[in-house]
Amino acid sequence: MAADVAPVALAPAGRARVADPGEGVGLDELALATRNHGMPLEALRYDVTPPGLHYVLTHFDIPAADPASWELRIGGAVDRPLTLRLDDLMRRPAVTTRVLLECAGNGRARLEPRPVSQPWLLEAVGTAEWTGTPLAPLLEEAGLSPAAVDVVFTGADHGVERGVEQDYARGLPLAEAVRPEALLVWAMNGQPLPPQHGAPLRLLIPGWYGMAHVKWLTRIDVLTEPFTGYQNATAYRLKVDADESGEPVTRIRPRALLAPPGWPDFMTRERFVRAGAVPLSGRAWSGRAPVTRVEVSTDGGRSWDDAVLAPADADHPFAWRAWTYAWTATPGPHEVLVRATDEQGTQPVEQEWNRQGMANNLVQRVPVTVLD
Ligand SMILES: Nc1nc2c(c(=O)[nH]1)N[C@H]1C(S)=C(S)[C@@H](COP(=O)(O)O)O[C@H]1N2
Ligand SMILES: [Mo]
Repeated sequence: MAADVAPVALAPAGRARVADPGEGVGLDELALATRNHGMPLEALRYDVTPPGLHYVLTHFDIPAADPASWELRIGGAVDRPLTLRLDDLMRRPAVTTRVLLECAGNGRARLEPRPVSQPWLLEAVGTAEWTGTPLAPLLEEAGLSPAAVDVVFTGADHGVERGVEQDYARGLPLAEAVRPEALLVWAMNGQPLPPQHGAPLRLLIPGWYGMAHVKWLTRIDVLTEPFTGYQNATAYRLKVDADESGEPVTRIRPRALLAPPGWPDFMTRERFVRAGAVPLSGRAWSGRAPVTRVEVSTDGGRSWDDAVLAPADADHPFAWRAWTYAWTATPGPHEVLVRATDEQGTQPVEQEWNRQGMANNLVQRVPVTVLD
């Protein structure tokens, strides 16, 4: 190679790339962003995210699936491997439950330096009514080995990620897989699952970040050793240095988001409101512990005031909760912040960086210009 030609900056296999200082979002990230859309934040107004507005994240391609011939195999460390068709599953006891999903990469694009991946701002969230059948009785019927430790869920999608060819597969600790809330779901908001959300069958594991809710589910394998597949051992780890193994990403950390007030500028998305009473509202959630408090700052984080949090809804413990705040807006530029607290802690106001940009629940900052 000629000495004056810079080497192409390829990430070594298995390594996530971090953007150089000042490097803008690239066409590779744009390509991901156009495939994987977020939920427009004005849709925070709905208890249940309307069809088409729920965020989508798909690592590879949406596989072609024929519900009539779809089979789910349950095997591995079980006494009686099972093969089930969709209608076998649909004849079993059905449950409908309202559950929020959030991508573990939500907020990644605002980290500095920026982990190069799906460049989410804050829209990788949605809440749906999911219908399916509990997983635990199926595992029981298959006869779990007493030595079982992990359950691996494999989708029909296949691709390459950081140099590693794979079926999308995620392992879950056995104790999570047998929770009564773990469902195999075939419907979303009363309709068959749409292709992009996992048709005809996906896992729902309430409280966990999105990556655990495996779509296009074809296999469930019980393991007597911890799963070491790519999406558990390499991806979805909280690590600062590339060489550390890092803690696994598991349950959703607390977050509150503001439904954008007033009206936007088309290009900058900056918000405008008129001075006076400006009701602020949004949603708050956590997958690891109940939300206990939501606070709002209208002065860039110098002072905080309690928002009114909707009472906990025992019927929907894994959905988001509404909050409201009565702001009296004075003319001039403002920065509105909102943060949630759950029984384990509060959202950080300074970034807690990790190299894959995972489970980052840095508080949202919304510049608002208040007009006379
Ligand atoms: N088979 C399969 N399941 C998958 C994924 C995938 O790429 N393949 N993406 C996961 C990730 S990272 C997220 S955030 C959620 C997104 O679910 P949604 O597209 O229904 O919102 O699906 C998860 N399940
Ligand atoms: Mo995700």
